[in-house]
Amino acid sequence: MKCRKCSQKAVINMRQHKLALCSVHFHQWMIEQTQRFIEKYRMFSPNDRVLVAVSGGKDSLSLWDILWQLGYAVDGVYIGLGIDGGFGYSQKSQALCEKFAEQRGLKLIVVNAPEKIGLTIPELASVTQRGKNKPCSVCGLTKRHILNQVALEGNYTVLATGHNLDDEVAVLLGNTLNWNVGYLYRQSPVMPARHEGLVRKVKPLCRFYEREMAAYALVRGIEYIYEECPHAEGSTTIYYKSLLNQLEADRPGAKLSFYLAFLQAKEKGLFASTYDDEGVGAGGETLYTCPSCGGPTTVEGLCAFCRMVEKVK
Ligand code: Q46
Ligand code: ZN
Ligand code: ZN
Repeated sequence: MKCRKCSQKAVINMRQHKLALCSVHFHQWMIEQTQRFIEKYRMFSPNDRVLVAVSGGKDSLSLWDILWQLGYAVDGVYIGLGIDGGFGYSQKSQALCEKFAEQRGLKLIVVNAPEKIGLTIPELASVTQRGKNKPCSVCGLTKRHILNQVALEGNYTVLATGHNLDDEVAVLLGNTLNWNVGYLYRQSPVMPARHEGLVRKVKPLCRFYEREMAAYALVRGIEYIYEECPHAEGSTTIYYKSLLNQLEADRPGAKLSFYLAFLQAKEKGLFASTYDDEGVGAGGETLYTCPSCGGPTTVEGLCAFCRMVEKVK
């Protein structure tokens, strides 16, 4: 297969776009497309101070690489979770983020969650859930809280995450199967700050397939952690992703059109009669302020994160 732009050997064939590209033109295409999505969804401008949440995986490091090449003022933040999994998952991923930042002269903020909370994420899960469930819900809560706090304290105007199309479509399928209208209403490439204790969140990679992100990391020689978090195994998200992969194999472009048609339907007012601009409405939520951290909470009093920390003290 040849590159459509220069006839060199193509490194990727994107069936959904009917586009095969060589490494040089694929790199260029990814950068241009990202800038196009940033503008289309009004994510941020060159005046913004962007903070990228990096995990050591291909998506977040590639996102940082792309935004850096586009010339944005962009720093990274890594959260140590204290997850080992028999291969030093957290240690290994932190080292890769540090190496990435060092090679490019970029600033990386490292926050060690166990130092803040006094427990690693798996320990926190076994204390708060008596080891019944996966640590993913306490992990997600902790990550969201710390990321938001670091962004606010550092005066960043926007927090960017490396969610790709496969991630977004798996969430969309899950929310649709449950008709989780509140989540559907809020699932978007841009999450405006709905509270003074929240920072705006954006997902610049939301229209790129996972395989495009893997190809990008390869083309750019980005060293990333290949292993998934040991707790990801057997998750519903992975199950939905495999279903969607079957669909995509039969109908190239199915994931992208599912996602884009959803965004278009929302733009046309799907759910708008249920929710107002602030996301408040039937089944929606009013946001209060947590007296401890100043963050948002859906019930008066401490937020879910501060309540969890209180509990383990
Ligand atoms: S890091 Fe944390 Fe994920 Fe590991 S414990 Fe679950 S939520 S799977 S993105
Ligand atoms: Zn080419
Ligand atoms: Zn709080």
